[in-house]
Order: sequence, then C-alpha cells, then structure tokens
Amino acid sequence: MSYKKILTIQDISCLGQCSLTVALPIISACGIETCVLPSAVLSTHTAGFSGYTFRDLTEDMPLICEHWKKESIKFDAIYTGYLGSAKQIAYVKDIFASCGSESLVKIVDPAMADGGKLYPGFDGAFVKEMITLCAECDYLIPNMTEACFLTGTDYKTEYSREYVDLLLERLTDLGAKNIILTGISYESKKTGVVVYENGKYSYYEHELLPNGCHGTGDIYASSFVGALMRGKSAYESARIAADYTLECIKATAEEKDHWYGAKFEPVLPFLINAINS
Ligand code: PXL
Repeated sequence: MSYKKILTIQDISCLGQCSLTVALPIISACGIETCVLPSAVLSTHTAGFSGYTFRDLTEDMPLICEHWKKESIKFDAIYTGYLGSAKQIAYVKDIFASCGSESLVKIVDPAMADGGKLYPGFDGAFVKEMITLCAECDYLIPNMTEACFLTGTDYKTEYSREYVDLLLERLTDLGAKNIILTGISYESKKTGVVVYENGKYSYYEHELLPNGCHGTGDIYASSFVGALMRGKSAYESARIAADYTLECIKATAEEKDHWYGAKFEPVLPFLINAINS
C-alpha cells in the first residue's frame, strides 16, 4: 500500500460531528496521513444551534502557506470543505499552486448549502468565489442544492434524468473535471449518487432511510476521499462512501440528545473492510 499525505481544509466545529472532526478520523482510518488547516473554529456547527462562536482563521492561511512553502511541504491531495470566508478561496488556490505534489489531486466539497438554502453566513459573493474554485478541481462533490447555486439553476425536489444531465453539463462548463453529485433520487424510497467522470455518467442507487442525519455530507466526502486515495476508482469510492454513510445513519438511533450528527465512529471498521477488500 502506498502511503499518501493529504491536506484537508475545513472548519473545526468543536461539537457537531462534521467537517474536521469527521474528516480527520475517517481519512486517517483509511490509512492516509491527514494534515489539517482549520478555516474557522466554531463552538458547534450552525445547523440547529444558536449563539455559536465563530473564530475566522482567514488571516492565518497565507502565513501557514508561506511556512509550508519554505519547508517545501507537498501533499498528494488537497480536499476542501466548509470555508470561513469568500477571501479564503483565493488562499486555497495559492495552497493548490504551491503545496501540491506533481500528481496533486484537488477535491472540492462546496459545503455551503442544503435543502434548497445557503447555510447561515453564506451569500452570493461566496457562491461567486466558490464557482472559481470549481474550475480548478479534479473532483467536485456537491449536493443537489449546491449544484443549483453553483450553476444558477432552479432547485427542485422532483426531477428527471434530463434535469440532472443539465446540472452536470453546467457544472462541467464551470471547469469541474469529475463530478460526484450526491442525494439524487429518481424514485421514492431510493436515493443515490451520480458519478460523472470525464463526461461518462454512472449512478449508484441505494435505499433512502427515513431518518436523515446532520453531517452526512462530510462523512460522505471524507470516505470518498479516503477510498480514492487508497487507489479505488471514482465509482468504487462513491459506492463505498454511500454504503458507509448509510451504515452511519443506521447506527444513529433517534435519540433526543444526539440530533446534531451521525455516530460514524463505531462503524469505521465497515469502511476499513470495504477499502481493504
Ligand atoms: O456539514 C457542513 C457544515 C460544516 N461546518 C459547519 C456547518 C455545516 C453545516 O451546517 O454549520 C460549521
């Protein structure tokens, strides 16, 4: 097994089972050295809590990048998630340009929206910057809402293959090379993920569980990245990530005290087995 080093750039939500507190354990469990650059530190995530703290780390980014440049630090992959400001996107591009190995893989989860709405704190200016980051990435992992914001397409909850094809075409026009579009449901009780690799469409359909969980987008993207960096194809990685995310949702009983995230930790052996088989 070749040992890879990856950098992930996203926030620390101190409590919330999302972003870095999900990406670091999941990608590490996949057998990959996982370096982190926190975009912001929040006391909790922003979905369902009120009064959370938010420490913006935008101004640390260029300093960290300069230090890494001096130390000639290079990553095999860089995976970005929830960013703390529109300004960070230019800094992320600098990090792409200066801290990548020759075969750098750039993975962007444009974590900014769900359920037809932008998350609190995001606006049109952020979306505009995010569009420019999509142009640089090798793998773009949007959900349906993010795909709509990125392409200026009306958000729909019921749609046909033609609508999904239009989204894929528009995302490709932005410059995204490969697209992993999550939460695509063509029939009730089923959902799935579309993998659009160099213009080739494939679809992995699976059951739609009645209880969704917060943070599953980050679990999905992190396990996709882990599988991809362990040499699985994009389709295999998308399938492994979907199966693992489903297991995490199943493991999260409907407990009043645990409404804010998915219990992904006890199911890590499932992911590791899938990657090793
Ligand atoms: O899971 C995406 C995410 C990451 N980080 C923070 C969030 C959210 C979604 O709401 O609030 C801080």
